[in-house]
Amino acid sequence: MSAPTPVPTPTPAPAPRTVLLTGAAGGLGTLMRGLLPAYGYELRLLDMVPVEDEPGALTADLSDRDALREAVRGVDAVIHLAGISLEASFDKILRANIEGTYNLYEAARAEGVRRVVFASSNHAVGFTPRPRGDDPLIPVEAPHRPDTFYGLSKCFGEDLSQFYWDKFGLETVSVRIGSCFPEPTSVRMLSLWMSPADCARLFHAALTADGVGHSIVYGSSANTRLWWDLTSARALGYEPRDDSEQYAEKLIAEQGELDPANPDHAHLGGAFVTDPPRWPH
Ligand code: NAI
Ligand code: 15L
Repeated sequence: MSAPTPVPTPTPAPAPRTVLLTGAAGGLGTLMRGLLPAYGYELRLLDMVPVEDEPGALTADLSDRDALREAVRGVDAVIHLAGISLEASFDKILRANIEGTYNLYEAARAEGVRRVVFASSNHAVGFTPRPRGDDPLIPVEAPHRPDTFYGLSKCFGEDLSQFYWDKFGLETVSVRIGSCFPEPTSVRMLSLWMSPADCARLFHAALTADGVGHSIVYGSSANTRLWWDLTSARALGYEPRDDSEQYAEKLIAEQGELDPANPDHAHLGGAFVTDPPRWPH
């Protein structure tokens, strides 16, 4: 009989300094490129398209395993944002988000990278009914209820992260991001919004907290209309400072209150729950 697989145990480590940021040309990547260096990080940038004004950025697709090995070599951690960020055909999601995330993790494991911050999404639990009235906040233990193939790929990413922790001791904080944009643009976003500054705070906490193993956290600001429980994010040391409430009056005047009879308003995932699948594959 072979010896049992040792269970990895969290150990404190020096704070990461060099961080690979994938998806650096995207909306969130661009915001984080601006904000994270102030925390002392040296960012290595990667995207499948050239990153504007960043001649040193790596241009590589997540399907290019050799390029990913080189990209992660010598970094202390990875913030993995690259991928399709909305619903798409299953085949496209499979290549970019499922195979692509596997390729990234495999490169990180092979090169001894210690930690990944994985951009999961509220759409991993998008069919969860939103709380109303005195309902409790949605806990991080809520079961996966993906609302799209896109959301399903985020469930895969979270499970892959758990597997790479249990099997190989590679740590991940999976951040189920709500809506991270400069401002909330819908009434639903008043509950899920994460300001860019709070996102940088949360990513910094996820990069530096001790003993995260694989942790799942919700990512949003300290919104008055919050739908989910930030306890596991706060346990990393995250202290959100922003609140979407300053945008509430204007957005509600323009769009009205959420209508519980409308399925797009009744679930965490908003309009993704009624977004038709992209057939054919
Ligand atoms: P985005 O679509 O603006 O950026 C994604 C970036 O990934 C793009 O620059 C794109 O070129 C790159 N990319 C796509 N496929 C790639 C591939 N195969 N190889 C290499 N690069 C590839 O999305 P955004 O808003 O910046 O989101 C970043 C991440 O955060 C995504 O994983 C998204 O699913 C996640 N997220 C974002 C939220 C938000 O509110 N912005 C909410 C929840 C999750
Ligand atoms: C996401 O996962 C998307 O990447 C982002 O573009 C927004 O649609 C966000 O969720 C949201 O639900 O608002």
